[in-house]
Amino acid sequence: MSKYECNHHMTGFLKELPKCEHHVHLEGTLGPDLLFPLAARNNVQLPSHFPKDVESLNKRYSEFTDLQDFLNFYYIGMSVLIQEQDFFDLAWAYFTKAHADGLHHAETFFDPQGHVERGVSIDVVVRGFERAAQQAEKELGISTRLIMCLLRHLPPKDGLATIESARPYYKAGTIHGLGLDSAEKPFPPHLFEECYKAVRDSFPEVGLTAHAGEEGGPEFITNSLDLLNVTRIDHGVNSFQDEDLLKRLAKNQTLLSLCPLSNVKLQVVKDVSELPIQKWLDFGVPFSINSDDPAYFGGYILDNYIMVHTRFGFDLKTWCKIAANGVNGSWISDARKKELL
Ligand code: ES4
Ligand code: ZN
Repeated sequence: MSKYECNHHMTGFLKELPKCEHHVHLEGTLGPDLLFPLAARNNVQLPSHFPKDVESLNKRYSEFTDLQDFLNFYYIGMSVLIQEQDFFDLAWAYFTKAHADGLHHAETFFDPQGHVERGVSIDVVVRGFERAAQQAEKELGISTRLIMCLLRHLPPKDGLATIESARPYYKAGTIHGLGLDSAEKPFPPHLFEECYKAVRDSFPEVGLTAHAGEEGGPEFITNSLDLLNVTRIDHGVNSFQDEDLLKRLAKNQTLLSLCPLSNVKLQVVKDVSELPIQKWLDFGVPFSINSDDPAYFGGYILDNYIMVHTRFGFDLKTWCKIAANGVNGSWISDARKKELL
């Protein structure tokens, strides 16, 4: 069989694998094709330096130099989201796309502070996303979890206020997790100890995760585990630099939510082949493969799986093990896990 046929065959196999996504920012599914119409619909004035059309914006998206360069565009992008319907439309478009990729379970991040600071209430945001998630469960058979992230470039006090405003949604089970994102290096995990403690104390069943080791060193991961009590690490790329940490992640079966295409676009690595995926497999560190901000990084979940296969060429058994690790690391009932495995 030629290499092309082999890859073609693998695409079908990877699509059929029971995939779970643990790392996708709903605001990161907002592409130029939706951004400009929403800006017009909501009368949002984009900054004068912002690219003026889909083509030039896509071109700029292909030139990100690092995380902060991307984030500057990401926060302008989300400024076009105003009405509950905008949040619904955005999330629904993501769920339908992910369903076409063969996704069965989606744990989705959102950044309420990026909306509240513009005068859009958390209720508008959560209602729109929740409605789309319910429709995805009903019409697409995708199980869903909504994870609220705190922006680490904002004061931890602001994070505490955000947690307060989200209390009804944690209580009702509408929001299932707490995460931490945005610029990593200048804002280490210890700043958010109190925020994580507040959620842990009131809602012990809520899942805790944090972005760590994307640009920060392995100590950002260790400190997220020690100080924030997270049970999952988003990215975690730089864990490879600390063998004791790798052993700890393996022992506790702490899931890393990898985002291969994101890591290339934000120049964390030059190529997906540089990711220490074999090392994680050798140490028994579980990981899932995810899209992060698919509209900005040029690929959804299946594109990420295909890129990993193109670079690593894993056998079917290894792929099944990777998928099973994703199911087992999901914040779902044992009954749902059984359905997926
Ligand atoms: C993000 Cl790739 C990444 N890293 C940190 N924060 C983020 N927010 C959205 N995408
Ligand atoms: Zn992310």
